[in-house]
Amino acid sequence: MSGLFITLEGPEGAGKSTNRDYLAERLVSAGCEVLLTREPGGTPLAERIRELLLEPSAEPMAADTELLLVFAARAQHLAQVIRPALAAGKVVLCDRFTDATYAYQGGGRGLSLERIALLENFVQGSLRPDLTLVFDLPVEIGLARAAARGRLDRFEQEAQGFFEAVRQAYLVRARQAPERYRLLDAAQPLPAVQAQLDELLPELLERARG
Ligand code: Z5A
Repeated sequence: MSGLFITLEGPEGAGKSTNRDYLAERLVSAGCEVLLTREPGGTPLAERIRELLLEPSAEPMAADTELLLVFAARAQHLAQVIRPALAAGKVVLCDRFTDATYAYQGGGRGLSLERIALLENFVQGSLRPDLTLVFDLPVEIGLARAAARGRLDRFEQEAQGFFEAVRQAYLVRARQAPERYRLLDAAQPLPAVQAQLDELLPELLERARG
């Protein structure tokens, strides 16, 4: 694969989508061909699985069902969108990927990390993001931003402890592999977060052209 695979991660309300668009603009201005996508979703079929995952429902979803749906959507997304874009040499900017599975299904739901790793290898083979930007912020700030948007999805209805575990899971992963992760302080006002992205830009461009 010749493209560059960048994922954006973080707890609720971290500003991933806002900053993904900002970063895309900067990369396109610098001459990169960029594909913007997200998980769960990214293809019509995977977006239908996303609806199943996010829609609150009377029947509780078993944690294993949630895990398998996340990876089913990912398999479709990889086959239809991510692998072809990377093969075409594009920079893929993906709002959440498998780090979110380790954080939400592993940290939040308490599923075994070994089981997640098994599915990761099964669905992705050796493919991993080249770089992962973790937008970190205190849970209460992120939840306040998410609440200000209105109706809460199935995940957003979880208790604060769930999101604390999600945040910690991201931080642990970022510390374990500093060569792949870049930690951003997402609690700052948007211009200050974007200034952190501007600082990363030369490295991203070098890798995209590399
Ligand atoms: N999930 C999972 O469980 N397992 C998996 O493997 C995957 C996902 C891939 C949907 O994800 C859910 O799927 C997610 C985890 C689960 N949990 N939930 N809910 P999603 O990424 O589509 O949805 P989200 O995580 O809820 O998005 P978000 O966190 O709410 O949004 P965001 O993309 O991080 O932020 P945003 O939309 O750019 O900004 C949120 C608001 O804050 C918005 O009004 C902005 O204008 C504002 N904002 C952004 N930055 C700032 C700053 N710096 N200051 C002030 N206000 C700001």
